[in-house]
Amino acid sequence: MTSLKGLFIFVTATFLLSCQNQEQQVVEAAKPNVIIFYVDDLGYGDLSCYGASKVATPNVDKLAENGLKLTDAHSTSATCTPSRYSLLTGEYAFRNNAAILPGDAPLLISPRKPTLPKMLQKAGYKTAVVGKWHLGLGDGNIDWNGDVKPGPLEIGFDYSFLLPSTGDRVPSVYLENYRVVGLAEGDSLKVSYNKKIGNRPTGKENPELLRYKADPQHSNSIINGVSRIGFMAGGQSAEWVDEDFPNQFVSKAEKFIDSSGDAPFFLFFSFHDIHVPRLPMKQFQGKSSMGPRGDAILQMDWTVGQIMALLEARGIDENTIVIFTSDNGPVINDGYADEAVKKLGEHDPTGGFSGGKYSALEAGTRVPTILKWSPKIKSGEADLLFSQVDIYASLASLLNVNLDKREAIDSQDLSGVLSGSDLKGRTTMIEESETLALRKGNWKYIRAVDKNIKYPVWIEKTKKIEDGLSTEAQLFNLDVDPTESDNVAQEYPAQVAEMHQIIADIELRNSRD
Ligand code: NG6
Ligand code: CA
Repeated sequence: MTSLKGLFIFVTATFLLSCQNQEQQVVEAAKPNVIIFYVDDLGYGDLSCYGASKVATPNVDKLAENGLKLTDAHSTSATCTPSRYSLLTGEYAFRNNAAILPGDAPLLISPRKPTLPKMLQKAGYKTAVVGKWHLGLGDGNIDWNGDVKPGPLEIGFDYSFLLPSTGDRVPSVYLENYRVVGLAEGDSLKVSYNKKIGNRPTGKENPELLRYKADPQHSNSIINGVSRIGFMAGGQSAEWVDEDFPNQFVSKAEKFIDSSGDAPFFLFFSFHDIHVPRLPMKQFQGKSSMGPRGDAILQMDWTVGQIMALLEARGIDENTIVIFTSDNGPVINDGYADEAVKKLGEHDPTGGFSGGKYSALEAGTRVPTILKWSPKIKSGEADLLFSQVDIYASLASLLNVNLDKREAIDSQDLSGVLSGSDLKGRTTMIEESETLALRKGNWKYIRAVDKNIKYPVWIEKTKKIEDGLSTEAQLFNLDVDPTESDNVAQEYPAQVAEMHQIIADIELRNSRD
């Protein structure tokens, strides 16, 4: 009896093991490449496939035609650094007080923290980030003339080619892995965010040298005819030319894709477009009706086309998951007099939602989002609720990687959406700005801000960020009020209390379950 039972267990176990192995082999053989196209400051209404009629984006539209276009997908935050933090860690950024960083800030993500690229490395992927970083570098005292680390390589990327911070912040040089590209011996590069260093002209002192007038915050060191935030001394040999960004990024991405050999790859393609300063290359200058902001949209679209053509030429476009999205909502004037406001015309970058970059209202985080994994994902459109923080757990689930209890704690497994097999989204989701807001279905609650909160001077001056902020609780029913114009908090106190409590519970959560 015992031996029969033993035989049964043995046979069953062997059978199960062989099934598991087969399944694993299938997954192994078919491991898809992953590309995240992360556009900067692209609004919900900035693409022709999302309704724009004053600008045409045929390459992105083609992704949408062959993929799933999400109409209620969000960056976690209305600004860049926090959204990137969430994308790469699977955590809401408020857990680390993530906010827009200066260009000399230390690395925001601890090398000890689990990350999306580390998870993919574990699954056998080669990983790279190309483009804007803005998550800090080094450990507090960077020597730009030596090895700049820790950085992307310490948090899971095998290769990096970066704009270290943003296009409008110094240092205005590329960083490839640990090194500033092209920095000549003896051309010592230093960066300061509190006082002028070196003898490079500034926008404040030499406005006659500028191609664009800039606000006071953007009136420090002049590089390539444009004044930036922060001061840079030396480093002339390594200065970037903004108009070269797209070609630089595409060629580095190509090199990386080809170097990944037989391994699946993960490419975090992080655009500078359409952030300020908007300085597209010659072939796009004046090509839209909207000045440099519209031209930058055309350039972004072209760049997507270049990368997709690379994949097609290598026959790998079909087994590549392409995620196209933006780090926050749109902004028209973000510091430079580049005609974006004057030439906007009838174009509506928010696609009809209220607010924009920096704002607690929907246009702050509701961004164009397209998922393409041909032939798995059926083409179409879905209004399910999706957050970029979910990409981590969804990819892990697709690749059979088990996540630790403390890993990517805010990331929900929406692998059904990524693979097109189950189009079910979230039930609740945080939207971060200067306050926290919560979506629960089509209810939107914006937590009141503290009366005594002291905003940075530039915010008070421009008032941009105050869109959507109030010292009173706000509740909107997006079903009937998609523009968040009618605060119904007084009429639904129980709904307000419940959503307030959900945010409080999320704030306290410290594990995946
Ligand atoms: C703000 C800058 C803005 C932009 C933003 C970061 C001022 C007045 N404004 O502080 O121009 O650089 O930071 O944008 O300095 S983000 O997309 O990277 O979050
Ligand atoms: Ca941004």
